[in-house]
Amino acid sequence: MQALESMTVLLPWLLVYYLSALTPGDASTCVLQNDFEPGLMANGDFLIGGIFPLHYNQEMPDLNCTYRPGPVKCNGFDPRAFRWALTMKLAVEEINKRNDLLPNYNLGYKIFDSCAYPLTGQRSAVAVLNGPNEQESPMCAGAGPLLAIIGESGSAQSIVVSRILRPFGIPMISYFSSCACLSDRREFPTFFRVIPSDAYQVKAIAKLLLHFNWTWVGVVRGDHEYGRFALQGLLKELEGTGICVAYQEMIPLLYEHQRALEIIRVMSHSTARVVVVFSAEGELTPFLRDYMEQNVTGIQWIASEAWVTASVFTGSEYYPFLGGTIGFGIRQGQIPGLREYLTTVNPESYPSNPLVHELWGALYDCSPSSSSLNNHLPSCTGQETIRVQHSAYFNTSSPRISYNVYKGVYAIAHSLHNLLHCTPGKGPFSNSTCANIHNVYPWQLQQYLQEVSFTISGETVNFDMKGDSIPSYDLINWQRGSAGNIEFVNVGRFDGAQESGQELVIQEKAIMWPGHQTEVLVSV
Ligand code: TCR
Repeated sequence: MQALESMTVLLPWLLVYYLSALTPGDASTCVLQNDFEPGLMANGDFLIGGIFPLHYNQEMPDLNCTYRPGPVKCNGFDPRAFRWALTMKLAVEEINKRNDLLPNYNLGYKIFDSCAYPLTGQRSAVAVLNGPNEQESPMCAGAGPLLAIIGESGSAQSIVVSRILRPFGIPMISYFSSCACLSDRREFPTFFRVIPSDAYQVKAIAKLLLHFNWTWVGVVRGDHEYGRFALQGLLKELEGTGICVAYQEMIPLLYEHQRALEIIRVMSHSTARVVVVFSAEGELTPFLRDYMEQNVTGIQWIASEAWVTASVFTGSEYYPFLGGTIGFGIRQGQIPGLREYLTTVNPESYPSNPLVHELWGALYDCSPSSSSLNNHLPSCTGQETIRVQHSAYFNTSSPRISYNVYKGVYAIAHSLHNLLHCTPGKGPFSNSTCANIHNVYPWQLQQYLQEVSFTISGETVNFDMKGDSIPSYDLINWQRGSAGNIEFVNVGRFDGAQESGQELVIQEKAIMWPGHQTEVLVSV
C-alpha cells in the first residue's frame, strides 16, 4: 500500500514517457525530450493518445521506498509494435493532408509505451492524460485537447487503461484486445475496438465445423482464461448443432512431457480426426515438438486466432504435420503507402530518436551511434537499408493489426469531422444542441464514435452498443510454399456484415488439406 501511495504521488513525474518528435525539421511539431522512454508526438488542434507495447519486456520495478524509484526500464524492442505506432502516425498525417476529412484542422498525437505490461500501461494512460511535464509545456502551448486513445494491445493492459480513462469519459479504441470480457459496457463504458471479440471466433469455428460436416471433434486448450472462455464458448455454440466433442484436453501451464504424451495418445486414438486448439504459440511449441516426435499424422488442426499466423511454425519440418491447418485470423486490409512510409524511418533522418536506434539494433544488430542505447552493439556501417526479410518490421503485405490501428484513427477522425460539422439545432446533445467546437469534450466525441459509420478498404466500420465493430476474419489455410515451408493462404472470410447464414464464404477449391490432400477429411 505504501509503495502504491508513493507511486501515486510520483506518477506525474515518472510517467511522462517520451518521445523526441519523429518529424525531421518540422517547426510545427512540439519537440519534447526528457530522461524517460522515447516515443512519438506531434501537436495539433485535437490530440489522440496512442499506447503501444514498443518493448515486450520490463524490468520489475524496485519497490523499496527508501529512495525515489527510478524510471521504468523496458527492454526487448518490438519492431512490430513500432510499425503499429508508425501506422498511427501515418494515418494522422494522411488525414491532416486531406481536404475532405477534417479540413482546416490538424490532428496531433502522443504515443506512449506500455512495455506489454499492465502496470506500465496504466502509467502510460496517466502520462497521456497528464500531457508533457511542466518544464516542457511552454513549448507546447496551444496543444489541443486529448479526445481519444488508440490502445492498448493486450486485453490485460486494455482493462487497466480503460479503468483509468473511465472517470474522464475518454473513449479508447483497441486494435488488438479481443477478450470477450471487454464487451461489458457497465465495466468498460468508454471502450471500443476494431478487432473482433473472441466471442465471434467460436461462432465462426462452429460454422466452419458445420460447413464441413465434421460431427466429431476434439478440443485442446491452453491453461489460461483465453483457453477456458474459448472452450466454454465453443461448447455453447455447438449445442443443438449435432456436432459432438469427443474429448477436451488441457496443456498444463507448466509444461509436462508426460501429460503431453497422454493428450497426443488421446488424439491419435480418437475417431475424431479434427482438433480445435485454443492456445498461444508459446505453450504450443513444446507440445507440437512432442507431437511430431510421436510421428502422428492425419489430424486436421483448427487453429485459434492466437496461433493461426504464428511464424514460428512455418519451417519446412512442420509441413508434414501441420500442413492443411485452417483457422480464422484477423482480417487484413490495405494501407496505401505504408511500405514507403516505413522506409523513411532510419537513423539518418532521425539521428536523435532512440526508438529508431533501437529499431536498427533489432533489425541489424548494430548501433547507429556510440551514444545510443545499444552501445554494446557494433557500430552500423551506414549501408544498412531495410530489407523485406526483416519481416517483423517490414512485413506490410498483409497488415492485420496495423490495419486495425489505421481503422481506429480513421474512426476517430470521421467522428470528430461529424462533430465539427453538426447542424445547430440538430445535434445529439440535450435540446438537440451541438458541441462547442472551441471546447470539445471527449465524452462528446464518444457520442459520435458510437454513431460513426464509414468505409475503408472496402469494409464498413461502425460500432455496436458494446463498442464492438462488425466482426470480420480471414479464413487462413497452411499451404506448402516454394521452399517446402508453410505459407498462410487466405481461402475465405467470416464476415459479420452479411446476413445470418451467409457470413462464412469459403473458396473450397483453394484449400490444401492435411497430407497434401485436395479432399476434405471426414471426422464422424
Ligand atoms: N488479442 C489477445 C492477445 C493476442 C495474441 C494473438 C497473442 C491476440 N492474438 C496472437 C499472441 C498471438 C488477440 C488479447 O490480449 O486480447
